[in-house]
Amino acid sequence: MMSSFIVYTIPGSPAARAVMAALVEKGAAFRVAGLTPGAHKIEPHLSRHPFGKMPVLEHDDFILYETQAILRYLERILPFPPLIPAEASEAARMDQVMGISDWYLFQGVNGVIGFHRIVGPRLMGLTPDEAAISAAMPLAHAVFAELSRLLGIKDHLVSQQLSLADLMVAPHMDFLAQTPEWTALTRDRSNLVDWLGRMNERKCLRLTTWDAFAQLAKAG
Ligand SMILES: N[C@@H](CCC(=O)N[C@@H](CS)C(=O)NCC(=O)O)C(=O)O
Repeated sequence: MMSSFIVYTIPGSPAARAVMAALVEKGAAFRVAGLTPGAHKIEPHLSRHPFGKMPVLEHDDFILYETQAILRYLERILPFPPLIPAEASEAARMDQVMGISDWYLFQGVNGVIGFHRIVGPRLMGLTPDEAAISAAMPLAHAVFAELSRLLGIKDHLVSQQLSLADLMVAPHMDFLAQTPEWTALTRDRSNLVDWLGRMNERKCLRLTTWDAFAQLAKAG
């Protein structure tokens, strides 16, 4: 039987983009159920996600939220091509980078800078809070320094191969690349710029940009 995957999200969510990118990498067909801003805080979405967030994956009658859980679920049911390294220390490094993405890159960096520069103005008509952006810069520099160090001269964040860590981090970085802060954050960290360029060439990111996705969501 053909599996059916539905991704519930508002267009523009980096976490949802990571899930959609994984589905594209796995060659799986999926449908996007686009939520309007605010719909994620009320029913029926709260029954899918009691914390009122996105994304949520629906696979036949199985409903799952939390991006890392979704990505690992997809890996288990769609093992090819593999997106978790077989080698233990590389798999652990991938888990570490996914943790960095959730705890530092998203919360405190893109959740502040990306929100005030892009999401707030585009979805809610807000003006960027410059003080909040400035306050986020020390953590942003720490995150960029560490990701740049971990990437080193490799093609991808964990090894030469694409992993779930690249798919989680790239959508956040692609947001930040559209802000004026990007230049300072990537100064002397050109390996991150090159890596994002390689990631953005992949079909999984080309098909899931905010605009491309807004079309998918309309169709879905
Ligand atoms: N830990 C959650 C975080 C989900 C999350 O915060 N998603 C953002 C979008 S990327 C969201 O729902 N923002 C809307 C809100 O917090 O109201 C996950 O990994 O799925």
